[in-house]
Amino acid sequence: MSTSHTCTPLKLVYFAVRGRAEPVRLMLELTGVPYDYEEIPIAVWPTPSGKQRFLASTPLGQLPILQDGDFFLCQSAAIYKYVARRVGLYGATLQEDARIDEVTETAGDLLLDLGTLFWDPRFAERRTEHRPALRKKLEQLQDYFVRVGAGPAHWIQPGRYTLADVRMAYALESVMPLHPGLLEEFPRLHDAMQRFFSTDGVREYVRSDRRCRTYTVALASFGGKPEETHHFTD
Ligand SMILES: N[C@@H](CCC(=O)N[C@@H](CS)C(=O)NCC(=O)O)C(=O)O
Repeated sequence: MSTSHTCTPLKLVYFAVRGRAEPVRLMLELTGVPYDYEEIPIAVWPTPSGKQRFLASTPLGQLPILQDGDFFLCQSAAIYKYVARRVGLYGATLQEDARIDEVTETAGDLLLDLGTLFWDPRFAERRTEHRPALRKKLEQLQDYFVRVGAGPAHWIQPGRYTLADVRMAYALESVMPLHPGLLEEFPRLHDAMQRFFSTDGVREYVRSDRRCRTYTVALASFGGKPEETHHFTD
């Protein structure tokens, strides 16, 4: 195990999209931890500087990859937990950790559902039927948030963000361009998300040019276009 991670900035490697890397960026921006971001152009991926290069340090050579000193880590869920623990966005007890995992997995399910639709060749027709199905899930999610949430702005700990808030805010934000107006039908969820994106650190980042403009790549049916993502401007 490396011990050099304390002196060099973290480095995140991913394509030039939000996708699976965005929760990591949001955690680092929220906590003000310096990091480097290396964007791999899609055109480079099949060349020796692409996937081949990462097979040397990860099992399957997939992105995202986090580098912390000479420690390399892939698998986004593992990266989220590692970074959350490293920057103080995990829980204080076994049960808090478990509740954070529960909420982050739920956010992951929502995003997987959206991502699958983005890549569906029948995107245009499926988008219409997707909206009522997602509305039902958001109804249940809002009920759950009201029952177990730690207040209007936080899922787990009153007055303090954790990985759960980061991942849920990102998942909910990603609903907005796909189904305009739907999230606003759930004011508790919408309000918590807005508060997260207005927090110091996050607020500046999400309004900056440093944030990727698309969720996924142009190979997807609903990808590679700015209208696929929500952009904060105010
Ligand atoms: N389970 C992995 C999946 C990683 C994954 O599918 N990465 C995609 C980009 S989002 C990738 O690297 N695709 C290129 C490839 O597989 O060669 C994770 O969550 O990190």
